[in-house]
Amino acid sequence: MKKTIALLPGDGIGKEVVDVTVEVLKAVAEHFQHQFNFNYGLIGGDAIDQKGNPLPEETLEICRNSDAIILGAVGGPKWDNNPVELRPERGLLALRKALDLFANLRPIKTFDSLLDSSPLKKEYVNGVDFIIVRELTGGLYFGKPSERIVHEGQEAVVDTLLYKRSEIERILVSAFEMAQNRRKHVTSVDKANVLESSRVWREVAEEVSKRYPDVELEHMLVDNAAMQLIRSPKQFDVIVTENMFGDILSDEASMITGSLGMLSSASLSSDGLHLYEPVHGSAPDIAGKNIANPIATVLSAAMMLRQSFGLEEEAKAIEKAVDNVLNSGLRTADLTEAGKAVSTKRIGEEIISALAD
Ligand code: GGG
Repeated sequence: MKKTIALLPGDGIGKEVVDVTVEVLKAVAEHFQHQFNFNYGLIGGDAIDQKGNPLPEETLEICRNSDAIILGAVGGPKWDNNPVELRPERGLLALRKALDLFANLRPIKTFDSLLDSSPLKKEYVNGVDFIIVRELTGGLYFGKPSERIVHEGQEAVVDTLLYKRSEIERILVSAFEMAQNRRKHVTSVDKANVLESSRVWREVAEEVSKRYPDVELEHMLVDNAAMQLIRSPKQFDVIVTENMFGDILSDEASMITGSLGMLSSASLSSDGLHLYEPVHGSAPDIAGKNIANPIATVLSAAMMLRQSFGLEEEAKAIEKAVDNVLNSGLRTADLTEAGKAVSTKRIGEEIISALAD
């Protein structure tokens, strides 16, 4: 198979984790006789520095001319005081909007060898396997106005939570379709006791659920969901929620697996050009030190092989290689105590040699 992959390493540890992932993909290509071509593009802070724009037009072109996109991370203190349109995060949000990457899938699945790495009790996290479906192109992240204003004579600020009914419907459809191939349970998370947007979300969830009679729908308030993730995470199969709630709950849920450095994601578009990225950000405090955990990005690449290219065997080979490396006891610094950790590159090399086993 011949495929072109756009690579947007971005900022901070984004570069290191994407470098490792490219090496893993090259090894997969060699092992399974595929041809993967890689096209690099700028995004985030690097793109601001080099092009004056967090999402240059040429980056969009590279993405549109590719079969899938792998992104590292964006952001860093260097750009913290920039005006909002020149913040690295703007590049990622603009990319999601431009490519209509509306369905962000974030699997939360524990690895047996990491059960002790979770701050939660082993018996609570053993066997956890659910997926968070985060709406990615609406809500507070994109609603206008979003600005500082004068209100009742005082300095004030407004962010707008805006959703079209059709946007709510399509993400719920994605969640129900996913649940049909899993344990057939959807937990729709909202704040319907306070927010009108959540009341409409609930209405739409009820409507959509009628089309999937084999799938059970449960509504859960976001504050309760945050608590239930810690109290009893095994109850979940598919969690579907709006943009901001999904962002917060998935960082919380990452601790079930032991580290945010383990969480992969796929952002699916309406037209088949999908983006794959780790859930974590650019971690500027550890950038350039060769200590970041590359597994979230490597597992995102496995999601790409499965979802975008239909390469199930190859995706499984990566997942098994990661599992074998973790079973061998090797850990990056986020998963073990100081002095015992191995480097980003070493984890990559071990995954590649485990692929050959
Ligand atoms: N790899 C994810 C990343 O770089 N996240 C930084 C970021 O801008 N996140 C915005 C968001 O997803 O809420």
